[in-house]
Amino acid sequence: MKKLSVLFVFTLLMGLLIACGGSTEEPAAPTEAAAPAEESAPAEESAAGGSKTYVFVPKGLGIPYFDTANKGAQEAAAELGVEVTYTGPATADATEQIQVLNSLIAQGVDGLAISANDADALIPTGKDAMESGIPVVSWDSAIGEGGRNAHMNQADAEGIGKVQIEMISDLIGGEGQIAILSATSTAPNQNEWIEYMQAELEKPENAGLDLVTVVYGDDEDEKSYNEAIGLMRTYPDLKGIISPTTVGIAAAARAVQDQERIGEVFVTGLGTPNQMREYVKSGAAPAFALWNPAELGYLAIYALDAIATGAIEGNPGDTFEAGTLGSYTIAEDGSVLLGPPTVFNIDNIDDFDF
Ligand code: RAM
Repeated sequence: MKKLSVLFVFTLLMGLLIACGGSTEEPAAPTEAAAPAEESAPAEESAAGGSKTYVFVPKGLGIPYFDTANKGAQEAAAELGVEVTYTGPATADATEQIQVLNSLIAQGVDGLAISANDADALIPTGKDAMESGIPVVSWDSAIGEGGRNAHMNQADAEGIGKVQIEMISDLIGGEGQIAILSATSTAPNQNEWIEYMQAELEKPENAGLDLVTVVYGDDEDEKSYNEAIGLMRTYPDLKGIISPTTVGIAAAARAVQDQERIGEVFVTGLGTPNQMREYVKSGAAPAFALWNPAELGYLAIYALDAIATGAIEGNPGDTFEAGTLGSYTIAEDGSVLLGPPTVFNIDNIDDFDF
């Protein structure tokens, strides 16, 4: 009896959440964000062969990079005949992301594809999901081992670190002070790339580059902009800013432009062509790199579906088909590599639209 009434209250609560409705476009508060159930098929229906509902979760809503990744995820959904809901925390915050995920697990969705705000903090959440029969893949920013079935890696982390040091070295003529403007201090992907950048700086060919500091803009435009201005004030001789985040690099380039330091301070890192076009042309950020986020989202949904439908178990060595991208094999460390990054500059920037 008691069990029944608990169930009733839970159902009522979920009903209320659903009625509130979660916009998939506006940054949502945690409770709102946890309401993609309006599009979710109940778990039993899926088990009986009905259409599956997966949830594609970015680090934070309202970031163009993730919106583009979602476009790829939706394309995969259309091809596979499944439903993919896009929801996540309003800001790139691990605690908020965990709240959103807990609600999705309680709703019994059919699979989660997550870009993690913290590798370790999300492990117990990922475990809970998997123990409830919900497969988990991380993409873009990995959940630590044990908290996901597999991770979709956008490009080799060492290569991402290396290309950013190469670009800044080329831009400032191999000599001078540089700083890194990152996303959040807990971001698994940025932290790994920064480690590789630091290793790269130890090499004799980079002896002229002096990394003065690493600061964090939390993948928020205004905070990143202010941090970039702070860097230029604190280090008047600063020659370069590397920002391995699409939010930070655009904000830093704008700051250099606004401070009229074009030609004195060069920005590079990881950005999206549509956000960076203006700064490539102005000279504030003449070169930057990235992979195609839409392809990453597309790959994540194909991998999740392969696991959710039992086509593969998600173990190292398993091979699955990812639509137009072809077939992929899960590596020994549980990751799947999308491919090499592209460097964008004045010669090719107008060939891309994302
Ligand atoms: C931001 C996010 C994302 C990262 C890109 C490069 O959009 O931090 O996780 O992969 O930058």
